[in-house]
Amino acid sequence: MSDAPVPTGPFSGLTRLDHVGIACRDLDASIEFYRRTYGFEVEHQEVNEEQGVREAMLLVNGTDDGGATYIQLLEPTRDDSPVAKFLERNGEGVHHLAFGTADVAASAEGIGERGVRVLDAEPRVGTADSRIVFLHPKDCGGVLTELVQSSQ
Ligand code: CMX
Ligand code: CO
Repeated sequence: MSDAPVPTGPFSGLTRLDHVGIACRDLDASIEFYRRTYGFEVEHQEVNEEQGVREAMLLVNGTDDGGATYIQLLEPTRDDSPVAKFLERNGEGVHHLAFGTADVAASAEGIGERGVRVLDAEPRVGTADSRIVFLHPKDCGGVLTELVQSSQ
């Protein structure tokens, strides 16, 4: 018998807050704000053309399941992207929440069966080759919600 702990968690398979996504107009200025104000450092930066964002992941803390919690800063790369539309309507601010799961397809399927619209029929590529799926904000109490399975 192994002494390894048996994994537990809710039926959805969501076990942690992976990140909070923040829409911003100037990524470098926002990175500087988080560094100067809180001391958070950029762990990863990339452009994701499919999502229409230039983004940075700022590490807040590691977690005991090997995941981590981040602030994701999002600057739009084109005017018709979700983040550009959001900025036009609301200005800068919180854009979405992302929950971590070990199996994004299974989590999305289970949540979809509960009447929440899953926006991606197949998981898409997210930050650092993670696999991501979005849930419709109108079915989640006004909160755009992302499910993320890290690539590690
Ligand atoms: N949070 C809460 N509500 C939101 C929202 C958000 N981020 N974005 C849009 N909405 C609301 C709007 O306010 C609007 O509400 P009303 O009808 O009451 O006015 C409604 O949803 C429709 O909004 P819209 O601007 O017309 O936008 P679309 O329907 O074209 O798109 C959505 C909305 C959620 C389907 C789209 O933004 C989407 O597919 N998002 C997922 C992808 C994404 O956001 N990628 C960027 C992040 C990438 C990453 O995290 O890696
Ligand atoms: Co995100």
